[in-house]
Amino acid sequence: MGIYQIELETMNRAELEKMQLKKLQNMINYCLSHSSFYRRKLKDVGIDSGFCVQKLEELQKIPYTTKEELRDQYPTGLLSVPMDMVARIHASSGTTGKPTVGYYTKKDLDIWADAAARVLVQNGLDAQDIIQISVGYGLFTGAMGFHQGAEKIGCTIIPASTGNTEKQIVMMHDLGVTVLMATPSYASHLAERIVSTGKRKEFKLKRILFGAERCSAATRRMIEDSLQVETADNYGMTEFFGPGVAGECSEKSGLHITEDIFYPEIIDPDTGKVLPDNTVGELVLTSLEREAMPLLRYRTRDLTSIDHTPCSCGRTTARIQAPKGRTDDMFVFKGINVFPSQIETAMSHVKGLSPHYRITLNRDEAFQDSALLEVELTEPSMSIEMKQRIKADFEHWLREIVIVRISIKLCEPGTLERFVGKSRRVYDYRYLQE
Ligand code: DLL
Repeated sequence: MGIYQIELETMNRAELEKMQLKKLQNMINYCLSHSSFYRRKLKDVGIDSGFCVQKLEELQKIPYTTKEELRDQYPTGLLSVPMDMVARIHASSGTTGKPTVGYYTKKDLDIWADAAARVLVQNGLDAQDIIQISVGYGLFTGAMGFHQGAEKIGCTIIPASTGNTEKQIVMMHDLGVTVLMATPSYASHLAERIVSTGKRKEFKLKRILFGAERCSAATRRMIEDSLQVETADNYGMTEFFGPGVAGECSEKSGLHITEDIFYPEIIDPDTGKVLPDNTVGELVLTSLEREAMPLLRYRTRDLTSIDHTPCSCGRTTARIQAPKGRTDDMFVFKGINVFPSQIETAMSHVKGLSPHYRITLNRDEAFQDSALLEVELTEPSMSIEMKQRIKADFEHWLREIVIVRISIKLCEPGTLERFVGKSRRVYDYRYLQE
């Protein structure tokens, strides 16, 4: 499989770090001269030039930038160029009202397209591929990001966007689509529908790329087994262009970070201390290239670990594990911290469970909390004995992994909501009832 920017992707670490330091110093100078937000923040800690940072570790002198600051600065506080230099604006809808806005100059768009092309080639694409992009075209960065990346590679692009699932399937079938890009939730829905046509063999589909949300092992297995396709995961966020921050290669041992554009650190989310390789913590990213909206030491809230050793695919760029959760998607139930990813791990141990599930949290008049986990079975009309076995098995794994007791309801296949974009798994009504 090819490498899109071979020099950058296979550079030896000492050289790469030299380049990162130089870019970081330039970026600090750029922030001092272009961003009133960062000028204040940097001057507060005595940084008045990029040369105040002489080693990459000295980046730690710079305070973190947080999601709250981004929200406080909404809409233009972090914009570092005049509006007439802004070529495009994207946004992601936050859970708490104000959207997260990303600004791009023409140069930013070009850098982003290269970053996206790089992860697409990592994912296994080349100019022969016909890619159907089935994520939302619009404010969401996923579609446009991959679209521009695929254009750079020379692929044939079908900008299908989301929805109208029957038409999506017809296009895929009739136009000989080789690669599908979708969120894992929508990809699993499309996989179910392709299988139900009974014509899988007539599709040319060989690869499914996903990203934008966590993909459970069970969802991935379901997609790979039912369609006999390769899959590749991608990570990114609106604050750092969108997709193109990191993507899986053929080795499937982590997602390579586009390290000469986004400088990664992993920190302890409670103490803010930088953690060593292969330790799970919060990912912090620093823009090394960005005109319209550079971010320094931005706390992503995504929980992952990093490995700087070279990969057997030939790339030397560091790899992160697919984020297991976010510091803010965890819920506390009966005093125990629960991550949806733990529930998915428990599900993956049990034969007969599909990847579709929903957790509903409620609080009664006596302030007692309850949690109901609804999960779909893989087969319709299973016998009572079979259901009892599956339930007992699942209860065992939940106790092992999540520790706290959660009620389980097994549902018939196809009864829980399907999502065309990012899925929603947790419905927490406890605080509404207070
Ligand atoms: O989701 C950008 C993107 C589009 C990435 C398409 C990959 C593919 P936002 O809407 O701003 O941007 O959401 C960013 O989504 O902080 C993570 O919490 C989550 N996320 C993104 N990719 C993954 C992934 C796009 N592969 C937020 N695994 C991030 C787990 C992911 N979580």
